[in-house]
Amino acid sequence: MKALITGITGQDGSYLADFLLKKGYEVYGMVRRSSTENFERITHIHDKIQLIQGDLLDELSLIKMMEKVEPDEIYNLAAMSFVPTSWDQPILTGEFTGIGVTRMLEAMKRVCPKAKFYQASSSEMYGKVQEMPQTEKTPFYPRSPYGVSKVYGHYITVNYRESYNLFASSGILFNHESPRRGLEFVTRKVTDAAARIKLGLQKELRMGNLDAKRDWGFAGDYVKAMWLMLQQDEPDDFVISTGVAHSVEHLVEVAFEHVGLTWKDHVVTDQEFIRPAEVEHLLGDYKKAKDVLGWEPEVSFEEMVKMMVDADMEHVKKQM
Ligand code: NAP
Ligand code: G4F
Repeated sequence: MKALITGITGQDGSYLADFLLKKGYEVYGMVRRSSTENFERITHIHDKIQLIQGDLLDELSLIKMMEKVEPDEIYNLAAMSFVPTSWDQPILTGEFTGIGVTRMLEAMKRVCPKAKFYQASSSEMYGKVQEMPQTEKTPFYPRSPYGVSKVYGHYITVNYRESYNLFASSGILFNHESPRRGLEFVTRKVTDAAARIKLGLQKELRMGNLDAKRDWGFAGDYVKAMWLMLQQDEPDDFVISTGVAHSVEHLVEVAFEHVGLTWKDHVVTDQEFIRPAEVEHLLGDYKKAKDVLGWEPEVSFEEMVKMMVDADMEHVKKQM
């Protein structure tokens, strides 16, 4: 089986590549051209995967890539994925995260219509949540240009499935984290800071809204759900979550306590990190994924935060 992953250099792409290689897949990854290589998360598997240049902004590159690979499964994980940047670059976010999905689906329709397609939808689509917990049936109310773009990507996937009979599924994934998470996202920002403060390299941590609540899971668990969605007989949409929400304040507390620090001695709130419109409380109901896919999360919130703090302690020590 041949799998093509867009966004292979990102957190999820790298875990998904690890997972599919273990399953015996030939793994192809799309990378965009840059002046220096950005392969930190896939260095350990570089000799086992094949990288092909392409960009979500360039339809021809996507068509050529699919002609070359002839994939059985396509995982569209590439996107501009950081919510605050989407207010600074709303149009580019729409191009990558929204219209980019149409470009992928069009290329697949023309080149490999029998392939199975996975779209990385997001709990950010629920935004100002209309019910608690959120399910596949909860109405969307996005609160950022990123969320709006993901709603477009979600519905264009549904539309191509229904219009052209493509096997196209969307995973509505709630926040998922790991030691490979980008440093600007709140979990990694906190675990990196806890390590730096413990090791004497930093004194304070400037944060935004500590009251926001998220349903945080482990990325390694979530990529398995992506794969399971494409092993079904029929395409469909699934919520992937843990069913438990924690506040940002609790995240900070768990991370700092793990290295013997009192978070209140170091954390300062800073208006710079307050968003123009906040998503206050996300909580997912993964019952459909459990019933249909047999999927359940394995790593708890506390285990994951401690795993990230431990990894950052090692990482920071190596830099000293
Ligand atoms: P990530 O670490 O930010 O990775 C994003 C990937 O997209 C990178 O490989 C990046 O390549 C690539 N990319 C961005 N723009 C591109 C373009 N124009 N052409 C080609 N590649 C491009 O994101 P992630 O956390 O792994 O998330 C994977 C996907 O799931 C994203 O679509 C995200 O929006 C979605 N999602 C994530 C979560 C979560 O909690 N992690 C939850 C729900 C949905 P470079 O390395 O070149 O920048
Ligand atoms: O870690 P975050 O930046 O993630 P956010 O905005 O929830 O988005 C992530 O999850 C989505 C799924 O729901 C993905 F689709 C998306 O691609 C991305 O992976 O922020 C989480 C919460 C927010 O409420 C934010 O206001 O943490 C709050 N927060 C408080 N202080 C902070 C900070 N967030 C960041 N990044 N930095 C802070 O200093």
